[in-house]
Amino acid sequence: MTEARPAIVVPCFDEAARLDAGEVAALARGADVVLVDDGSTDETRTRLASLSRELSNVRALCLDRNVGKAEAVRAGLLAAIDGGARVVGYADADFATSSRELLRLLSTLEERADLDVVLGSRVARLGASIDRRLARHVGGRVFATLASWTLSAPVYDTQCGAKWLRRTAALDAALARPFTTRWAFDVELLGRLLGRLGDGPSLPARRMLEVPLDAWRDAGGSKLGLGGQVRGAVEVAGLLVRARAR
Ligand SMILES: Nc1nc2c(ncn2[C@@H]2O[C@H](COP(=O)(O)OP(=O)(O)O)[C@@H](O)[C@H]2O)c(=O)[nH]1
Ligand SMILES: [Mg+2]
Repeated sequence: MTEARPAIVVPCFDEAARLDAGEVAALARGADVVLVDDGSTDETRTRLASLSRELSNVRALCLDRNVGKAEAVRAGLLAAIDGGARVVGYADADFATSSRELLRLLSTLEERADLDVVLGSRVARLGASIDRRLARHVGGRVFATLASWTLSAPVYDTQCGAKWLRRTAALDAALARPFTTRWAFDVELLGRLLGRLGDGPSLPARRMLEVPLDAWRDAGGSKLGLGGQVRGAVEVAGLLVRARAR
């Protein structure tokens, strides 16, 4: 039996206009792609159905109602694992992290048996093209600081929507229950994996690597908005209290 391919989940909420078929096709050359329609109200469901028909290694999972990115990603990851994937990932539908960068991160995890998690990190530096608006950058730094206190680990960027995870007992445990947060679920997932939130099997921080992205673009059309940023900060503060109370 051949080893199952890695699989990446792309949550889609009203993404009919933004989703780039070329990027999906490029991604599918390196991994199975699970497009999750999160109860969209536009033509997303039809778009995903035709993409999965036209492109090999692409499938669509349709949720009947909108459950939010956290639960849409969790449903997709569980479906990918159920399909036999030993390495799973997730990324935003706007391809702010390109398929090329996503596959580069995947190859890092595949080459490094000493790692179980690889995260894309938006570090502006010479030679990289990290196009982030100032307000989002500043909000992101505050968020990341709260997140690193919660995780007791020096994570620079929890919110970049580009992550790959090896299937481990810790991952199974981390995905077993719904997330309690909607906007800060990346932190909640890492907190579960690191054993800072929840009591399941965990991973030591040294099994995770943040890889600075060579390119990241603010694709526009974000559905997060200021309200989402504020709610995310409130949620991560709640996680911090929970992690400290243990
Ligand atoms: N905002 C939002 N995004 C969702 C939801 N469900 C799935 N998503 C997906 O989560 C990702 C969020 O990306 P985006 O809107 O660009 O947010 P940002 O890049 O963090 O500002 C996209 O792939 C969305 O389609 C939802 O209920 N609300
Ligand atoms: Mg985006």
